[in-house]
Amino acid sequence: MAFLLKFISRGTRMAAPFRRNCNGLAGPLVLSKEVREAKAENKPIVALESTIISHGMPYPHNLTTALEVENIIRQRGAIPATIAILNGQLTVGLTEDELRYLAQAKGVVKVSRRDIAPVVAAKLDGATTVAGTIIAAELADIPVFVTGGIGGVHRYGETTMDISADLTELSRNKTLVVCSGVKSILDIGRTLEYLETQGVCVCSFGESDDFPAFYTMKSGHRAPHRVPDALHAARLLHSSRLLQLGSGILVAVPLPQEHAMDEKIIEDAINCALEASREKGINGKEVTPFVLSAVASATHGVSLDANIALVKNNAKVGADIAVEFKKLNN
Ligand code: PSU
Ligand code: MN
Repeated sequence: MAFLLKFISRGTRMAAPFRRNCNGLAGPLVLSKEVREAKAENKPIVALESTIISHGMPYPHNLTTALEVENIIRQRGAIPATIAILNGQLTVGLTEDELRYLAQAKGVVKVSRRDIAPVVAAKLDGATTVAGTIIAAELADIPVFVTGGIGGVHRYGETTMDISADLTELSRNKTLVVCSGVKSILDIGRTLEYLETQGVCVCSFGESDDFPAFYTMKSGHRAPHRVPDALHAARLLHSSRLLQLGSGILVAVPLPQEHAMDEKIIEDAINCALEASREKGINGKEVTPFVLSAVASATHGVSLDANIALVKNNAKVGADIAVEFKKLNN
């Protein structure tokens, strides 16, 4: 596979608005200098999404979190690769300037699978969702990807058909995604059913068999599998690749207990946010960002603190898995 891909090397660090686009060059991706060096030195790499930066958290929390998450990954012995489309160029590994730009830029498109080619063709800026990031991680041969929460089957999805493309992408690529489960803005039971149908291996991480619900440690739904630690997660990834299953793994890490939210408070905030989104006629790709920001204001920022804490914790877990996986493959 790797020989089919020609990566475009990017030597200098330019701010995104001034970057020249790469018309006429062969590869689908640009790798940052840090990621290129990590590949050359056979270091573990962890992919990170960018919709969480542009649409998932307000400025400046989005920027400080993105920078801290990257540093946590470096401290654990892996190299971070935040993925986005900058001026039409699918980019793996953002410089600090590029992260600063993305955190404040207006008009950044939220990019899932269906949006990648139009955004590249029109030379726009795009922030990749879990689905979009999985596609780039696969192209760049990065096996582990860390995020906060994935998309899923929305409540009443059985009639609205609003099911995130994250779920189908997890099934058609072999990336291991570390998250804190699925927010209860979604229908968690149906999300797990859908993942089962799509053949995605879902595991809880740590002591509990319960699938976490993002802001709370338990959803009341059992995860079909469990991995106790990073080494076991890495072994699972290794086996899945050996078997050439071609489908993904979802490792669901409960948020640290001290940041877990009161179930009633979060459920009330979510119900208000969902009602507001229905009243305003929000639909399609706008639903998730709208509900996330309405929940953050209804909880006076407590949900944002929980969100930041869980992403950082997931970064530790993901980096440890990437390090263990690299050892198994050396
Ligand atoms: N859930 C969160 N925070 C996020 C998202 C989901 O708690 O930022 C983002 C992710 O990028 C995810 C996307 O891939 O929303 C899912 O959007 P949709 O439901 O439109 O597929
Ligand atoms: Mn949707």
